[in-house]
Amino acid sequence: DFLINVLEHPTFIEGKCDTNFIDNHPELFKLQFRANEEKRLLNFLGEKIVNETLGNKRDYDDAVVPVVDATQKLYGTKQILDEKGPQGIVEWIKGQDKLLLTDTTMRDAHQSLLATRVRSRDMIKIARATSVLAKDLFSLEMWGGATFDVSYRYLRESPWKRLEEIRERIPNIMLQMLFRGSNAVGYKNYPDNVVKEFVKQAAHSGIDVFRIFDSLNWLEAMKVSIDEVQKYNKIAEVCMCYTGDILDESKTKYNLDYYVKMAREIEKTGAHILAIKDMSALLKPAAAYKLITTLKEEINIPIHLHTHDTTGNGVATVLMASMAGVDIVDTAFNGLSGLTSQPALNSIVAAMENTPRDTNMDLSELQLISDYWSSARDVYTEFESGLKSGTAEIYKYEIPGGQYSNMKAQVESFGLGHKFTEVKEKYMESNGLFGDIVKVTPSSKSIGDMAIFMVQNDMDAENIFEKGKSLAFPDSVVDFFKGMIGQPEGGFNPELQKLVLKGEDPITVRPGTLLEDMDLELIKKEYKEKYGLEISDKDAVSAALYPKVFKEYVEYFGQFDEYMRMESHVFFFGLKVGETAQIEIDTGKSYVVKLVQIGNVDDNGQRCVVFEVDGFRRDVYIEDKK
Ligand code: 3PY
Ligand code: ZN
Repeated sequence: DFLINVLEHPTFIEGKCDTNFIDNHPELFKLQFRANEEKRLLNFLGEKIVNETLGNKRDYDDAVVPVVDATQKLYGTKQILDEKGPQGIVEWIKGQDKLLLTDTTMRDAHQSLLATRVRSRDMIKIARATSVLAKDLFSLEMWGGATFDVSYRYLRESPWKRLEEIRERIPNIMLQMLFRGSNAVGYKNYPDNVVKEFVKQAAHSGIDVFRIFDSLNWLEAMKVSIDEVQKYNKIAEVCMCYTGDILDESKTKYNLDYYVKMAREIEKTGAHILAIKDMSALLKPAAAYKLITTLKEEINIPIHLHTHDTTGNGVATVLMASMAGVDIVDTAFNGLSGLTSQPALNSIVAAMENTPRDTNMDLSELQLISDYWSSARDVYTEFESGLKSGTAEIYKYEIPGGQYSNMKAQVESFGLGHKFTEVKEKYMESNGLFGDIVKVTPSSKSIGDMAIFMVQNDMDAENIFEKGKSLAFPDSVVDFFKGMIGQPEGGFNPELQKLVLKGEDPITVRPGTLLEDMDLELIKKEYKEKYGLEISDKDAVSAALYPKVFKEYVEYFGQFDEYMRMESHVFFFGLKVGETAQIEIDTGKSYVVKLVQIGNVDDNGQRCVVFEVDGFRRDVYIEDKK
């Protein structure tokens, strides 16, 4: 196409073509770019069609986006933060009688229910309506946790763009993220300079509330992040992860005293808000009442409760916490709530009506957002975990919501599907062997990997010390015992540590103090040299956090735009024969693509896929790999 464009150009035809010709006509390059872009798009679709769907797909209804007045100026928590700073928000929270709500639909809810697969497109579509109809939310958790890994690896989209686009459409509600402290948004400790640069870039791109946790409740590991968040005048919400059962007096490690002590220490760090992070839904309703009543007497900063509904008791826990005076609770729009996700937002708003803690939010308006999500969820059916009801066995196994919904698939991938119950039992046994630790990403991964390892090798708490002598333990288990995840409450089990490390010395300091800074400028230079790309400071942070995943993402798209704006049913399932879709590549840039037919496999093992693009026939040949 490029050659034809050049040959047909009037200057060229007139023979006036000198060496400046190309420089003077950059549009010809744009045309070439567009031709390549089109080819890549057809290859992307062709690949799906030939190797995944063969042009079969069911119909998906468009999720209805409520029409709102997008011109009205909205005043919400974001304005309070910008005008009065974090301390202004703290004072504002303290002045509220109502129960304040965070919505987690765009982060934890889909992380826990749909393996983090909800695409930016589906969030961006409902963002403006959310800013209007849910304007009284305290915050929207829409980033963090597994967002980075999954966005790049499976959705092939940039989490930074997601944040920026949502920020633009929701100027009035604070945006919140989950931050794994020294592990940032990854699974291991990173050098301090990477953690700091991440916080800086996230703050600049629109995150207002940083919920910081450590997977072993090790405060030392969170301090760098806490200090950094404060530098940018953002809210440092510091977590204590809840485990065990404070109602059970036979359990002495994680009892009420433990949490009170930790809350006091968190307050001393200068945290603006205390978060109780109940990732496994272990906080029973009566325990929530007891814990929050006590904490309200012991500390002065506001309290934000995060729980899940895995056990079926999530709403009850929230209501009891509310009665005990909790300031803010996490919920998810009903369409994406319940089970391993958060308790239902709309239901809680209804429950609080005409009580002293009435949220004053409009249920019929909130319903429209929930309906959108119920409908948008349809495309993601294949990522549902299959869990159909709440399960009280979680109180025994202590498995976090996100891990629980993933674990069955993980166990099946090891060919151990028939031993799922045994794996859960070993999860509990591993926890005992590790000395009863807090289990949340990444410490939960060490326990999960250990559980599978024990099932594979027929191990139990007794024979492990004999059998384990000649076996290499999973990497995540070795990392844990080396101290690379941090120091657990009560220290390591010395006997098991020796067995796992096989003579290697563990560290006893924060890993970040030993890790050398990463040179982010060098990373940028490498991308420039290797791919001819000027990557941004934000992308350099992504490359530092996920070197392999980010590299693959860049290699996938090169200089082309990603498919963030493509409808999700097209992104996941391509087109069915006869279907026409308008495919948006970038703002204001789109193709009308029709799938005309799919040929049989030819002698080269390929199929010819016939499309129509903006009315012109285009054939692409795709290898049939099946
Ligand atoms: C995460 O770290 O992704 C979590 O959701 C932990 O609960
Ligand atoms: Zn959670």
